[in-house]
Amino acid sequence: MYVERTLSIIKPDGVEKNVIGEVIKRFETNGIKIAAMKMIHLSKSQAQGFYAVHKERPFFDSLTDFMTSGPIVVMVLEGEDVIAKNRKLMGATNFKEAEEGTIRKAYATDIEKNVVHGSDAPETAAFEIGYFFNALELHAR
Ligand code: DGI
Repeated sequence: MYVERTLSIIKPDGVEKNVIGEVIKRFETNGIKIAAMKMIHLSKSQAQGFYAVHKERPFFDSLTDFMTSGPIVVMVLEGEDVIAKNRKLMGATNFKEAEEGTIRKAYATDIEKNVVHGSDAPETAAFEIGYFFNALELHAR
């Protein structure tokens, strides 16, 4: 079995909507384990660093403002094929295109306020996990 890790974020809108538990429940009932977790409030420069890959996009300033608008929950998820599995549970970036039963379909209200983030590939997962967690904060599940 090939066990992977991925970074998940419950964004400020998810925390505000009080669905932290609902999101985590979806992970756990789908066999995904939480290897690290914390609640933080990003500064503008920390949000810009995290989303640096999008820095040329027209929505970069708005996205990084939104991500600093309140606390977020950052988690490392662990499990077989967890990068793809988490992306499937999240649903499409634009909630209007998200499949029935996905987190974004259930709770997102806007293309930007889309409740969750999930790494999209092993390379981005490695960068994103290292952005928020050190080795001592990661627990093999
Ligand atoms: O990996 P995703 O979060 O599904 O999507 P992404 O990596 O392409 O984009 C990162 C975030 O940026 C996304 O969750 C919401 C925001 N975003 C993406 N495309 C648009 C956008 N925000 C606005 N306002 N307009 C966009 O076209």
